[in-house]
Amino acid sequence: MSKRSSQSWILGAVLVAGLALAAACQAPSESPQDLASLSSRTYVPVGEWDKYYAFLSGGQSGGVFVYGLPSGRLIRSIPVYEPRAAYGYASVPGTESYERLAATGPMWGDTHHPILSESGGDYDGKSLWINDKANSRIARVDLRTFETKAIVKIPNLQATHGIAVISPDTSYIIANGEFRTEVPSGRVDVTAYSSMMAFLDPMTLEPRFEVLMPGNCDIADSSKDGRWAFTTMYNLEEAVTIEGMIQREEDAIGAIDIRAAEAALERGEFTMINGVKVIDPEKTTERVVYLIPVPKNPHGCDVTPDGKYVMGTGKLSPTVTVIDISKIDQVENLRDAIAGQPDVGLGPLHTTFDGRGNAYTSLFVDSQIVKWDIEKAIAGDPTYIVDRMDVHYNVGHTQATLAETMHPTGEYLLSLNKLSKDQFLPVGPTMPESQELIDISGEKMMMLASFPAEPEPHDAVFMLAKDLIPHVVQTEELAENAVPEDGSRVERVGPNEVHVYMTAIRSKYGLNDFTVKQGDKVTITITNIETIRDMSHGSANENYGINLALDPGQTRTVTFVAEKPGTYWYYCTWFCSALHLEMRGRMMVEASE
Ligand code: RUQ
Ligand code: CUA
Ligand code: CA
Repeated sequence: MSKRSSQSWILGAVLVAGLALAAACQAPSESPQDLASLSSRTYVPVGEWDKYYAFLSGGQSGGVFVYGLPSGRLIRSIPVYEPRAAYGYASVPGTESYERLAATGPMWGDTHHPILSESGGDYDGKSLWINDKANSRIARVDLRTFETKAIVKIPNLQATHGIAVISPDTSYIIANGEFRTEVPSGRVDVTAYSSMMAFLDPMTLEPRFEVLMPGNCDIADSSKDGRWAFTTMYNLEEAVTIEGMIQREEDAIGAIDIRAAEAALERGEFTMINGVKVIDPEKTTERVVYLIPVPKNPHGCDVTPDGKYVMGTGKLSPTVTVIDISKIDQVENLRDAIAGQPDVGLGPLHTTFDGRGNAYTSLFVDSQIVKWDIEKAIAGDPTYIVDRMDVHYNVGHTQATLAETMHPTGEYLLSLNKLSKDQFLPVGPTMPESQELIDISGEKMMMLASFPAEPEPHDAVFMLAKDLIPHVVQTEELAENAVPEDGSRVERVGPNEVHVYMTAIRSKYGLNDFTVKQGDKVTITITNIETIRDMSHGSANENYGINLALDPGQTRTVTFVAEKPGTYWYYCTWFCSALHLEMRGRMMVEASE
């Protein structure tokens, strides 16, 4: 095992060297390739579909971007923690999506890590979860409709960062709180600072329990047998400044024994804090938390598809620490669970897999993806480095197709680069992020293409299109409150309360007009009664701040107080037919005396 670690490093040097090296490595190091044949590998003919869905987190854009691979075409963006008028999402008070988001915190977020539901260790196409680092939240997106369906603020933690599905059957969603803060919160008490790992119900996202953790929990993953939750931790110093956080030579990968945690809950070994069962691992009969030492301030935490190893990727150390999962609860000294610690290059952040025994590590400082042979590295065979590929520039996350499942396809790898610099047409001082698509099906990596993204994808997951398409609905199922074809009407339900019901279908609303009184509390319910896919309608009320978007079959409601008297047209916002522009009606608000 290499003992060369991070000693020679200081943070400033890491960053400066990173930028300098990035500027110097513009030309791909590969031998000249036939560009036409390379570009044909990403060419998807008109009318044909991509082989993969790629879900990229939106970072401070607050949602998820959905691209097709290998074309790199943006197919959809899914708003989660930010309003998006186009989809009528969280942009209008009095709508369901707005009230749900507003109830959990501000109307913006910082998403890093998309994860997908699993059955039997493979993606089942049901749900996607995404964290909000800035506001301690997590959300679930329903993949049948690509819509956000649940958002929860997680109690007792700050900075929801690493999240993971507990494999193989999505028994929990885990979410750690990266920043140490007092538990319970609501007072300043440095002595009560702790990180946290929350175990959430996958559907409701309610915490089933939490575990107090030292250090700063960072990236998370799980073993393939449902037994272990893992997280990298970079602040065993328990410091509150950057200088303090890089004092010691070692930090850890934390392993939480889920079985032991559940047993502790059964024995009542927990404290209720803000309605959540919180386990203090110092106070349990059975050991719940193991801290496996790794070089200081690690970042990535990734379990191999065969479930044998969990890897801590070095960041400040040029190494990846490979931990034998089967040894964690067997060895006296946790160092003996470390199977290997290969040098891979400068600034390693994340590691991904092709299912053929190779790991691919992103090197932020070297601006490279390095491919290495896991078993050779463990055996100390000096030829473990298989290939290196320059990327543009300063890669953060990297993911290979289906690498998080037990059956990676080993076909493509995405390099999610932090800086695009000169890669795209200039658009002002801030440039888009650059994603590079690399073919990993052969011995040597092959750079295929790049595509830009809005700020700022951190991580990505992929699904084979054939596995997801059968789950995607073509029209929404009619809801209980759907307005039937002949059901458009106005009902006064109280002296100052009116319910308006109408349908929308090419190219007419069920009501040409309706009248309410100034000061009325108005609830409008609209159902798009189209029965074929892609026939969306909308309803925007001119100068009234009201905007609904309706998938085929969908019912939406909005409640507001009609404060302004006068005539206000509502009109369709989705171009639905040749008479789309005529699709409108009048809301008339009679002035109160
Ligand atoms: S963290 S690279 Cu959430 Cu790696 Cu961003
Ligand atoms: Cu309905 Cu345009
Ligand atoms: Ca540290």
